Amino acid sequence: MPTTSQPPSPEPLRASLSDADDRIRLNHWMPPQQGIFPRIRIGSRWINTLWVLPVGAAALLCLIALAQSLRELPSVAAFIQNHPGIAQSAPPVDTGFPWWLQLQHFLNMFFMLFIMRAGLQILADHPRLYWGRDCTPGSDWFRFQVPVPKGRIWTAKDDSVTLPTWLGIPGLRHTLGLSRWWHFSINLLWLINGIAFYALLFSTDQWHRLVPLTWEVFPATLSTAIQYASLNFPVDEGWTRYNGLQQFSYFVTVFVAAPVSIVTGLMQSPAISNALGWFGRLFNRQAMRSVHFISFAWFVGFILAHGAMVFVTGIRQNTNHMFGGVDDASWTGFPLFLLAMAIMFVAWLAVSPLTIRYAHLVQRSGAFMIGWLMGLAEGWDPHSQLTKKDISPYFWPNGTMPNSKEFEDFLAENFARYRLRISGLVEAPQEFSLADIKAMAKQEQITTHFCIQGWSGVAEWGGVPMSDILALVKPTPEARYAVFYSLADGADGGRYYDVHKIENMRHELTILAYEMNGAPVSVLHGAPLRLRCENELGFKMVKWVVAIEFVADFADLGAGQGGYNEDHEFYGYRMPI
Ligand SMILES: Nc1nc2c(c(=O)[nH]1)N[C@H]1C(S)=C(S)[C@@H](COP(=O)(O)O)O[C@H]1N2
Ligand SMILES: [Mo]
Repeated sequence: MPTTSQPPSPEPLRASLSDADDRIRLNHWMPPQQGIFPRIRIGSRWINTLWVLPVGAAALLCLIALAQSLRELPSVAAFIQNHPGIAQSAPPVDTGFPWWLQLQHFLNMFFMLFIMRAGLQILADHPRLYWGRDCTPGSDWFRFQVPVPKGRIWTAKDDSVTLPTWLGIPGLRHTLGLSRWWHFSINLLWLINGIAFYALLFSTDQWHRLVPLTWEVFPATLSTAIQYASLNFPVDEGWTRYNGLQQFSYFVTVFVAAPVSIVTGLMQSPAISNALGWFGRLFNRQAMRSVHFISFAWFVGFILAHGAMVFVTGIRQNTNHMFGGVDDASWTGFPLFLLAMAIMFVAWLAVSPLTIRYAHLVQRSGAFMIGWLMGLAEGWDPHSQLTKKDISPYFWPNGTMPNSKEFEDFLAENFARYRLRISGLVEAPQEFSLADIKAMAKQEQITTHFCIQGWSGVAEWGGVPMSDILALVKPTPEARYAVFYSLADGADGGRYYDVHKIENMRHELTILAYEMNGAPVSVLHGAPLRLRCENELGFKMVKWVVAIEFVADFADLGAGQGGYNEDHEFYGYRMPI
């Protein structure tokens, strides 16, 4: 029989997908929810970090008094005499502050504004930090949200909090889809600037400023710390050499905090963490999140201290150096410094309102700038599996639960009449009952779930490999994507769905799971079937799966972005990071 290339009729559930807006409309968005002032757990006590203000002020006063009385001691005076602050054997820099250094300093400051604010916004989507791999309530060491309520379903989305629009980007609750585009694309620019900075630093003599070349840096740091604390500042030779404390703090910022931020950021990704095997298991996502945050806190502290020192140690001279490139008594640098601050101020005010208004544009520009690079991580093998003892005692639920008559009826009959429909660009479209699925060879795996919001959890999943399903239905060569349709709607109406590249469906750990931790998957976690795809973030693992359609393109599905959260929350359809 001649084969006619009749296009298969599209999955009827397509009609139940919804269109989406290109901006955030407040009346459609998650209602705001205030968090609480950040708290840190010490033992079993939660301490409000606001105590930092009175305790810090008292400590500062004590430190000043201590440093001043220390300087009265002849031995300390002699020590400062011998170690005035700048390691005398350190070579001076001959080139002052060249234009490229000034430019990179400005760009770094400018980029950090976006990176840090967008990073906080991401954190506000799961406003808790942990050291362990699982996110069991009560095991957090830092939070700006109340304890997890007991006796009711409390999803990770319920847990997210609003930030002020001047602080987060864009500040509204659960907007990390947008803040992630800012965070990652500006990170790329910041990284390029940083690499160029390292290269120029070491190809000129400028690295002498930052890299201590003698052990003298330690007594010099101690000496300058005492001098600063006594409010009788050390002599300033910043044009040619930094003193011990400057060298120490700049070195840590440039050569420790920055690389640590990059590595701990990447290690939060499912594709990267799972591809790295034992390394990813040892440096688990929650520990990496915590270190990422501590590194952020260092940057905040550094910026506050550095900014204050610029003013109190001579604003005219300091801005002449870093914004004017001159070492004289003129006012060359100060107006340029003001201009830089004005640019920062305007950017600061504009970015949140513009992001809310042009959300889809932010999504598109972000995907253009960084989506392709993030997508590279999909090529790595996410093979990492854990053991039974790693299974999390608590696994956060997430998403919008099914609430249709159809689902209730299925559930009432224990899914006896449920059918999984597979259609689209396949040679053998088929329907499977749950019994059919369970009759196929079962695969079990213990893997980590990485939710985009920041939480993670380990569970043992049992189900059928998607590759076995593919072998039965035989996708045609034109089939490039698998669309998973859920029985449940998404938060803003319209059916939940998500699109996966077909390569990901062939991976041995991609399964349709009907068991979780040895029991049938609960309704909360996606009964009767939910997807596991270990190199993607959690939102792509559709729960309550009812149909899978193979397609060549997804532009005509829903709002065309490749999934419900892609359409409605401005995520990217490839999210291995
Ligand atoms: N149908 C449907 N599937 C969904 C969601 C949803 O809202 N609807 N949420 C996703 C998100 S954001 C995550 S993190 C996981 C959560 O799975 P869990 O509830 O088993 O933890 O399911 C994903 N699958
Ligand atoms: Mo998620």
